[in-house]
Amino acid sequence: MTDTPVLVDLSEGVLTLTLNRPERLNAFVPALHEALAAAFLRAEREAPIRAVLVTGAGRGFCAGQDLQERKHVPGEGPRDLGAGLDRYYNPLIRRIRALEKPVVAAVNGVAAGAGMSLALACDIVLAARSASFIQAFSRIGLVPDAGSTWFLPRLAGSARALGLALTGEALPAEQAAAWGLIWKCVADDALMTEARALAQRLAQGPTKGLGLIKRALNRSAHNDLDTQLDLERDTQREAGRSEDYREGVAAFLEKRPPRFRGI
Ligand code: T3D
Repeated sequence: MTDTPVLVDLSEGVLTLTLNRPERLNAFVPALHEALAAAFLRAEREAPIRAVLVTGAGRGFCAGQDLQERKHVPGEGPRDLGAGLDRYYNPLIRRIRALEKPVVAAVNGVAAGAGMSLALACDIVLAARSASFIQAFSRIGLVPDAGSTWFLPRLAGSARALGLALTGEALPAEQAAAWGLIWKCVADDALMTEARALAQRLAQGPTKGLGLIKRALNRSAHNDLDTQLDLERDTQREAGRSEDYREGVAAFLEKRPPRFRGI
């Protein structure tokens, strides 16, 4: 088993995080959680990081919780699974959603259980045609977690959310795209090229404005129209003060491509 549960690479403003436990389809263990938490904290703090790309090593994206770590030990009572959610999964999902920089997922293979939740928490999801999404929780008597009960009905509607969650059936990437669960399904051999190009394009964008778009769309899930209109006013005020806005308008008027600096 690898000593580096997440491979981290920073290039051209994109922090690429490759879940790296291919023998177990990149299932979550504490070391992987800790490495991901550290990487997202870095993305929050370091201005040169202007987009994040998450993918998996080997043939899977992420198979959710590592079930080898959940073997029943005779004589021990039931494990408190809520504690693990509080400690690892929930902070991860909150961090991804709160990060005011774009997060792209390149789903290279199966995304199951909390691995599917992880993908759905990202801002833009590209998946390889051979990938699939599985709400594996019900197969082992659990409830969808790491945000799946929130993301699924919002993205796919309640009928499809219930169907996926109750049956645990695999949803092929093409169907996931057709249902609006993800942004795009692409040919297997094009996935990483397309995902990197997209992440790099976002990293060269007006980072402040992109972060504010993310904030506004996240909040719209809870707001009524009046509250959202006020929020748009506030976020627009903030975007209007950015140097990138000034540059965007100047570039348009001068008929040249903008040179955004993320400030
Ligand atoms: O516990 C808590 O803290 C609460 C939080 C829970 C969050 C969750 O994510 S619960 C859901 C956990 N995940 C699952 O139940 C999925 C289990 N995996 C599968 O059902 C299948 O592996 C897949 C459908 C994802 C893929 O199937 P397939 O046939 O393509 O691959 P495979 O042969 O099953 O897996 C390949 C290897 O990865 C295999 O190891 P081996 O036999 O070659 O040594 C398999 O055991 C291992 N693996 C896959 N998923 C996991 C795993 N090992 C540990 N944990 C896994 N989740």
